[in-house]
Amino acid sequence: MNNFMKLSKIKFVVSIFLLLIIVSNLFAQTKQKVDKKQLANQVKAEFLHAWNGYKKYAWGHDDLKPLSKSYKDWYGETLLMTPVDSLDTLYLLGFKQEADATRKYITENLSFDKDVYVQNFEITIRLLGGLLSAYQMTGDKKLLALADDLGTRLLPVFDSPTGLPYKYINLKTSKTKGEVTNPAETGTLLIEFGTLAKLTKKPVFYDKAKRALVETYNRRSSIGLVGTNINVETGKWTNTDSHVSAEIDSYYEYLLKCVILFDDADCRKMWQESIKAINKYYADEVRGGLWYGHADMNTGKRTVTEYGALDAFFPAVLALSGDLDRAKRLQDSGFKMWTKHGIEPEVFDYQKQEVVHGGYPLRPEIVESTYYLYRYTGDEKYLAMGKTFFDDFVKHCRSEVGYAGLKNVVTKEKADNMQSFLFAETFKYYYLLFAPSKTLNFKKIVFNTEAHPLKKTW
Ligand code: DMJ
Repeated sequence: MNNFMKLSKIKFVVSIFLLLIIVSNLFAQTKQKVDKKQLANQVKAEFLHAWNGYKKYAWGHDDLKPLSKSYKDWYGETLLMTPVDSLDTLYLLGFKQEADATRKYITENLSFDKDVYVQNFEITIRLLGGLLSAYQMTGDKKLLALADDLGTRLLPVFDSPTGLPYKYINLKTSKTKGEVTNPAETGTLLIEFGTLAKLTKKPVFYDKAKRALVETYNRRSSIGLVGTNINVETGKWTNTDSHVSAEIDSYYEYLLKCVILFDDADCRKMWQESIKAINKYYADEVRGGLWYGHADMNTGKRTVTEYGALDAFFPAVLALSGDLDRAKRLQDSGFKMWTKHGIEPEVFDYQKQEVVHGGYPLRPEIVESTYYLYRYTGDEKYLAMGKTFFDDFVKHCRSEVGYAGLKNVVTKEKADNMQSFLFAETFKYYYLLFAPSKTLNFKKIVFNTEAHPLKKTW
């Protein structure tokens, strides 16, 4: 063979090789293409599986206990947590008949005239938020009347020397308790109380919740961070660890969302100042990945290298604020945390790549962030990511009569709980991610931290 022939042969082999790579890449891409319609239908079917379990074994109570096939009422008497938290999702997923029947049941049976101490934060985000968003969807004035009654009963919670709300309030006697609370509980109220103020034309709801948010912000450290625990009577921090995790998380979320929902200039300033400190002190580059860890609020020093299922809402907030670069990188880290054991743990040490707390109570945050990122980038990568989450979630958490949280993501042992945010948030964000629907206008509709969409009608 002469040199010319040798060269042609090499060229031919190389071309075939390149062609094979292109074809196999194309094949891989087609294989990865996610069937949105089929997934949206699957989400609806799984929602119904859990909803029917609740109806059969826990109807009229707060939560289903999916393994013992019984129920749980948070405070001994029912406040219809699951029906109220689920109502707007029932409408959104197109189960109109079921939604109308549930709405009727709520308006005929829900009473807040109960001698029980409730946790102001949980009741506000789940019940007040759920009633307001269902009212906006249906125009049913009975829902607004219930929200007004609830808001009025909760108002004395703010009567502390600082204006920061106590943790608990008795719905009948108005007595309060729980002096030590946290930024999430003092600062995640304005979306709901503010909306109630606008819809009832009673500014007191806005003013009290706004003051609580501002009082929290005003107690930030000289480097702009808040701590984990604060005393509402003294206004002093009792735990100075700072992060985007449990007990602080949605405080930051509401600073941004109140700018969008209410055009509140103070919130804009507070958000802009806070995000600088967040990015400076929490952001942590580890082996090429971006994580958000913990830092001491006064010194800014790293305390622990932990991220977790609750922190995983933060890419959504970053995306909503316009910082897509950090949002994408942090979501990639969340994906690694999830895929390590095929379900994310409550707390994960990203430095050691180890589970710190292994529970998974069916949390929605990582799905929420996937939805926002898909919404803002249109990148199919997030559909594939969402499909991975959903497949694992069905595989490990589906039980005979509903969905069960996990005691441990490593062993996958199930726990006998199915919190109402499964319906309010987890299924809703899965559905919105895959739904063929028209996109929601994020400049007019804001999801509260329990995924109840509230519309700026004012
Ligand atoms: C929900 O009640 C809310 O999303 C809250 O902000 C955090 N915890 C749960 C879901 O994980």
